[in-house]
Amino acid sequence: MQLNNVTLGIAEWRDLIRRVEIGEVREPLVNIDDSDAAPWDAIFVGGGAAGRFGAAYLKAMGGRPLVVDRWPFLGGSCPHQACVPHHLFSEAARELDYMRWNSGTLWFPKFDDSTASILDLISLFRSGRAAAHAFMNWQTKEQLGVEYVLNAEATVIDCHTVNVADGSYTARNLVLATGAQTAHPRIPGIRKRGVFDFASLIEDLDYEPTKCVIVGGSKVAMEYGSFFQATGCQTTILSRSPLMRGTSLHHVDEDLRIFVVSGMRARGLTVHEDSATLEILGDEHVEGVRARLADGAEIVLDTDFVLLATGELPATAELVRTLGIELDEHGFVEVDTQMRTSVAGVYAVGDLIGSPLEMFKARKCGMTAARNIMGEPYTLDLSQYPDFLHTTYEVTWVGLTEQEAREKYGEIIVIQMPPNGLDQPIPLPLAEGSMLYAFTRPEITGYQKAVFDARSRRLVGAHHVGFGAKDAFQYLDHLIKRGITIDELGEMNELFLNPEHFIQLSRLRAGQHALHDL
Ligand code: FAD
Ligand code: KPC
Repeated sequence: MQLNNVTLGIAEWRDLIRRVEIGEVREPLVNIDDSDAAPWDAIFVGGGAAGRFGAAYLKAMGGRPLVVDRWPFLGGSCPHQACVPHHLFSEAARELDYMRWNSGTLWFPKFDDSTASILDLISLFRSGRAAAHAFMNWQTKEQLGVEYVLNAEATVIDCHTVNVADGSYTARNLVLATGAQTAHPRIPGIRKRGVFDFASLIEDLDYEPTKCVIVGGSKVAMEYGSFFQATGCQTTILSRSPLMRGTSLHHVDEDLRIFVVSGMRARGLTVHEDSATLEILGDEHVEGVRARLADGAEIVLDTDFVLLATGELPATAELVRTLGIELDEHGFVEVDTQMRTSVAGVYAVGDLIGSPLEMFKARKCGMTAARNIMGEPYTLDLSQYPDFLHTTYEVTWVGLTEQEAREKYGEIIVIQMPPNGLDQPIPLPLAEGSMLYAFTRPEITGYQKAVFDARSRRLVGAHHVGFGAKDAFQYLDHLIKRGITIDELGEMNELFLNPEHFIQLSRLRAGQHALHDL
């Protein structure tokens, strides 16, 4: 279906995507300007965050990109199965947490978690996600002027050539942007009905789970586990390592970790760290999970619902076979800081190249590939970036942990809320986003810590559990890189009562010649 000469509005895109999804339209959706004889500068294989942003950047620089995606929409897994549903579920978890802790007080009715349904939220997401899909297609075509072929599998033939449906396209460069999927561990029984990963959960769940076991300790485990538990679905996490201390997350401060994980337990989640999942039990449908705990004891957990949250891996076999590209030791495509693979003219971006599997990285490495292809040498620096996850809180961190800072700088100072040494919990931090907790349950209002190098007075790390501080951390990351000091922080203008109290707390200490903790 050639769409280049027509302008589809959002409603029309939604309808077309729906028709593809119900099998009414099977052909590729082609947005290519046939009258343009210019060669393709790059074919982006995959139009998720990495491919779409790379193509948009390359187009903005005056180049000609082509994006190919097997789905009938651009944007990839984020709006379809990953970030967007995750944020919907995490917002629901937060709302439910409010309802539970405040049950029967103020204007809150007695909380009845039988009205909270995992299936309802998934259905809500499923019925609404096409709006974001439609917008991605519309924006990419009408505003960004990027050409694409959707609803078409791409087959890489060589380092210049990609076959798409019954056509073949040749470009100066290829940018591989095919993403990653849940790595399914080898556990007996894993194929039983009732075992899901983040993608099949969205596509296939058709019953209301009554109990849940999550295999793995990734962000997805913590985020989805917190949501399931908040709906009243008793949830157990089986993690091989302590939560937030595995290899995929770095710079997690131990105090923050303890606040987060004990907060999950306080909400009824069972977390078995250092455990092993041995077998998924049941006939056709999952009925239980057998596991070995840290102390060696074996247990059987009754459940009708298992979520695999064991991290992700890319599908690379075809790429290795046709192109001979090299992989790293984890199985991701190896690239240099310019996103160049081991094969000349072939770049790789996004989840395909490994950690961190985050949107900022996907989009920025798309941009990096585009700039290098267009002759503007650019390297991507991933040595420091802000990070976050949700439980029923928003948890954010950037820079060094207290321990890392101590090891690196020797003398450090820490300012934190609540401070050490209080003889009882008081509502600190008294912060925007957690005022109701502060006055009803002060011990769960939140936690925050900033770490400074005592000698240079520079901020070297910031850590936050609460609500609403995520935005600030994007800018704190930049300010830390620019070397912001406690004195400069103290001169900033807080919008009191703000979520993070780093500005006001810095001002309380900045007058000291020799800094002290607070
Ligand atoms: P994808 O978005 O997966 O895109 C790959 C594209 O390639 C897909 O559209 C696919 O259809 C296409 N494709 C694959 N093979 C072919 C082929 N042969 N031919 C044609 N097309 C093909 N990150 C955040 O920053 N914030 C979050 O809140 C967040 N939440 C998340 C929640 C979950 C549950 C998960 C799993 C991840 C989350 N992430 C989050 C990570 C984020 O979703 C990814 O890092 C990001 O989507 C990766 O983008 P990508 O373009 O590399 O891959
Ligand atoms: C609507 C939205 O921003 C969520 S989906 C983002 C996909 S993309 O812009 O391609 O990174």
